[in-house]
Amino acid sequence: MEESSYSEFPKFHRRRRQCCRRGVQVALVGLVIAALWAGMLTLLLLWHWDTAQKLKRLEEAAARNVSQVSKDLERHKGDQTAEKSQAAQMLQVMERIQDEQKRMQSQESELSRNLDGLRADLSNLKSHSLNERHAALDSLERLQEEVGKLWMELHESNAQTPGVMLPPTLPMVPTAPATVPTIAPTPAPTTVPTTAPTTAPTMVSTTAPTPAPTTVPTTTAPTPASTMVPITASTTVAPLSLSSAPGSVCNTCPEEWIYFQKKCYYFGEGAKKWIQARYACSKLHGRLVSIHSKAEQDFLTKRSNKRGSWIGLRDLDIEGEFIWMDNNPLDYSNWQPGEPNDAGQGENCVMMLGSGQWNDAFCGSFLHGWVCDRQATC
Ligand code: MMA
Ligand code: CA
Ligand code: CA
Repeated sequence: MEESSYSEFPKFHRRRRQCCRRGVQVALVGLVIAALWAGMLTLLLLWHWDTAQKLKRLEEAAARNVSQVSKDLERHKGDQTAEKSQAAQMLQVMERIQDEQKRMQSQESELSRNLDGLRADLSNLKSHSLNERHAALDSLERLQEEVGKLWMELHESNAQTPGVMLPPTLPMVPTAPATVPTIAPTPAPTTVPTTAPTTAPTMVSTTAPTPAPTTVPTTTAPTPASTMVPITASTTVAPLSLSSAPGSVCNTCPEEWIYFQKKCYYFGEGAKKWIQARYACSKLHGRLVSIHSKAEQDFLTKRSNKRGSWIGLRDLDIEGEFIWMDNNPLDYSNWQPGEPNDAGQGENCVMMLGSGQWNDAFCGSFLHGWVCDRQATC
């Protein structure tokens, strides 16, 4: 027994040692597993914590973004409302502008209507004043003609009544304005010279004195120029006999006058209206030329101004009734074809063209040439 017990002891120890070893092993394994689990758990925890941190940061960022976005949204909304109010304001302004435009358009149409009316009034006024001006010019010319006639008559009667002195100048009605059309191409004076010569020639008649006519002669024979001789020195009339044709009887002309068939002719130069030319001739003791034959016309054509000259023919009293300055009948005519035509504003004074042919022209035109005549003296 004992022996068996002793023999049993190592077995038991062995068994116990084996059992212990296994227990240690299991415990170790358990420890290892536990450590592994613990490590895994730690890792899991760490991962979780990291994720949680990340999530937190994300949340914060998201919250920040959300607040930013909401702020932006609010700003945007504010902008939108501002824009809306601006748009409303602009709409109002546009409406006001449109209203203004409509008002202006209506005003414009009213203005243009008024302007049309004014234009029509102006053109009426213009044509009216033009008509009046022409009428006034016509009557002025007639008046001047009448005054000229009266003056000439007075002068002639004065010549027959010694002792009565008359002003040597023809009283002139104020001339037409400078805007009257001119035929002469160069500018011409608009007023008639009214200054008297320093020594006024007094005329005496060489024939028996006759009573002065009381009416303006229109058809009666004129007082011949040959019956009048200046007795005082004149600044405008030269001494006679310088242009005489030798051997003939009544062939004496003043200086600068040209003799032809019993008459003397003066070819005046310088821009003048018809009435001024008429007055210039009368100052030279002549008259604007009267033409009674082809021979006389040919003589004048050769010597007269090529730009045209006033002659002593006019229809100032009755339209179409032409009268010579010497009051003799129209026994010869040399009208340019188509003339007289009383063209434009009316033409009542006759000019000789460069060709010598006649044209009735506006009496207020300025011509550079004018021809006077007077009887040659014996
Ligand atoms: C001018 C003028 C008139 C003349 C015509 C001829 C336009 O008027 O000189 O007197 O009759 O010309 O065409
Ligand atoms: Ca006429
Ligand atoms: Ca004419």
